[in-house]
Amino acid sequence: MKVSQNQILESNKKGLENHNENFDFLANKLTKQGKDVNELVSKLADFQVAIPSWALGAGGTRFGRFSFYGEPSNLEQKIDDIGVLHSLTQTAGAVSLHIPWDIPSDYNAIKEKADALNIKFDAVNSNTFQDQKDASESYKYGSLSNTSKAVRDQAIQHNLDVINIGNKLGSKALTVWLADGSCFPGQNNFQTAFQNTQDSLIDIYKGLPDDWKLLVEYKPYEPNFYSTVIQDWGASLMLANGCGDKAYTLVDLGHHLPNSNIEQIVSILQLKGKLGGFHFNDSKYGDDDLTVGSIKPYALFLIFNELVYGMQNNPQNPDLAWMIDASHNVKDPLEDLIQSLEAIQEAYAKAMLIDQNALKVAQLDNDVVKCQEILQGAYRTDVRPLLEKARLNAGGVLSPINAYRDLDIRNILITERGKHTVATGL
Ligand code: PSV
Ligand code: MN
Repeated sequence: MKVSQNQILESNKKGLENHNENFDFLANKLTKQGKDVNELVSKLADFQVAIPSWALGAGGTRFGRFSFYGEPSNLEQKIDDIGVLHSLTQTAGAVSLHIPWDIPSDYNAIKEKADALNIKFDAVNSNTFQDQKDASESYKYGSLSNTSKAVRDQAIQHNLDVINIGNKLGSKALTVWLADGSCFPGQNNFQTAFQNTQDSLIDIYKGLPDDWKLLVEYKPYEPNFYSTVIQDWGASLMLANGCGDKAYTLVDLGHHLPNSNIEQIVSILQLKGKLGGFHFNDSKYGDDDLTVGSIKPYALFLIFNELVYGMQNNPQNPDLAWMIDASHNVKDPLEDLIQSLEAIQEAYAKAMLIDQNALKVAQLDNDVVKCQEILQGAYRTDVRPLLEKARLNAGGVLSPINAYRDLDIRNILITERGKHTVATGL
């Protein structure tokens, strides 16, 4: 399934008049406030978010999994799905592979397909949280932290293999997320587990090409429920620092205990030049992996406020690897991803509207009320016409969800692939 230029033009005919009216009204208002509207639109168009190769099929819980039918059953089809997303939204120009779920069988063919759809290969993810059929060692009691050297060596080698796969595709970062930890008090020696992890990561780091980054992801619990070796940003940062300059912390929004101040974490990591990657999702309770912006859109905006500040003021921090890390239990995965992409762009656009100079003055004056007015003034602006304009300029559609439905894409995929196909992933 490919969305044609003609279909995009047809789809845009419908809403164009409305869009032009709304855009002119907003552009006028923002220009009067001293904002450069063209710059805002082009920054939105530049902001690309990777789609993980494991998120194109239905997600599930340990209680069940309900398919949406027509799921991609190989990497080629997954790239096709991202191509659909990208042609509609023009913001999903990258894929993040999870190995071994998505090892390419023909590297050149996959590269050609991705190139033709304008999709880049972003960070590659290793997987030492599941045992593989032919593996000699088991990760039941941990991988990089395991008390057994043979298990650690197997997990290190897997990460080196993942780097090698990513290298053939043009990826420039390896993301390591460990399920390592313990389920019961006394099961692990915290210090030994942490030290083993550090030593293993250093071995992986030694195999990292010069122009690559190592992204260390943290998470407080699950699948282990008493302790996790890399449970928070402090542990991740210590491990990254223990590896070297090319190692960074990766923040996944769902990997915090309730009410954590994620925007503050993001801010300080950027100050230290150590924020390397970002996984978007939303949650009510834990790592719920819900649609971005569906539960706490204001928190997302506050996080973007810090990200924008960091991008403008922290040259010591590198460009980030952005990725959606969500699971689709009750929505069509492609529709869910479209909603997430829209929420990300919306939060980004609103954060760019914050008058940083006025905020600084209000902060220096300790004018707390004014500070809040500035933030909430930006937050309350309906920025959707800016997103539409960015998509339109880049060759996408005004309304990706409407276009997806009008074009009947899920049914076309079902006809092409069959109903009961299953995508690899969790
Ligand atoms: C773990 O919960 C995680 O956030 C990591 O990024 C994994 O790679 C991904 O989800 C999929 O399991
Ligand atoms: Mn993640």
